[in-house]
Amino acid sequence: MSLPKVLLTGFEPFGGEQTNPSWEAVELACERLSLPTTAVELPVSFADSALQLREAIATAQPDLVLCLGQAAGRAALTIERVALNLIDAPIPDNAQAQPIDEPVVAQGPAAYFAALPVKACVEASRAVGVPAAASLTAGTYVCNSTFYYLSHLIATEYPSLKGGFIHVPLSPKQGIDGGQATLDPSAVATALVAIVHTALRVDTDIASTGGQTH
Ligand code: PCA
Repeated sequence: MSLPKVLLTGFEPFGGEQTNPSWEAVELACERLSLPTTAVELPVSFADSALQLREAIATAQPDLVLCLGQAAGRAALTIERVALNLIDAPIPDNAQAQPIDEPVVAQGPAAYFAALPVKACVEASRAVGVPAAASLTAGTYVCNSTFYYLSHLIATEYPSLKGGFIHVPLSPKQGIDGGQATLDPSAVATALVAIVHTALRVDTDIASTGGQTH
């Protein structure tokens, strides 16, 4: 039996940062995974991230796609449960586009759930010592739009593909002033390797608590 194929994506820097820990973690995880893995750095552009993701999936023909993005202020790896069909950009993207209240996909459903065993992935990260939680919002910026676009591709063109989105904290070098929580991209990569294996293996998610009262 051939090995499952994995596509990992991270983003280029944005918002005045010099680096993006999502891409740093993806590069490290790619070196460590013993599965055929493709790593792609996506542009922080509403238009181009979708196009490049579509192209990467068509080329790699993966069994699993995990897209990662930076989420300043978050203290743990957060595995996103819900992709919204809504763009409401608080800042322009790297191509200077700032859409307000537009759909990611015209006529698409309002939302998709991640095609991933989210709670099993949370547990897989915690089991290797990396803090993780399930998240109910990926925001309304480029990460959410990429996650929605991925989910739409899965729903409409790649029904057997597993895929989802993971937000990661700033790296220690970005948060050197101590004002925001940070996590080393190497630790993110450790979690990512465990999550890849779990996501490929688990079809029915575990029933651990992971919801929120508000
Ligand atoms: N984070 C942004 C876009 C790119 C990234 O790494 C977001 O959360 O939307």
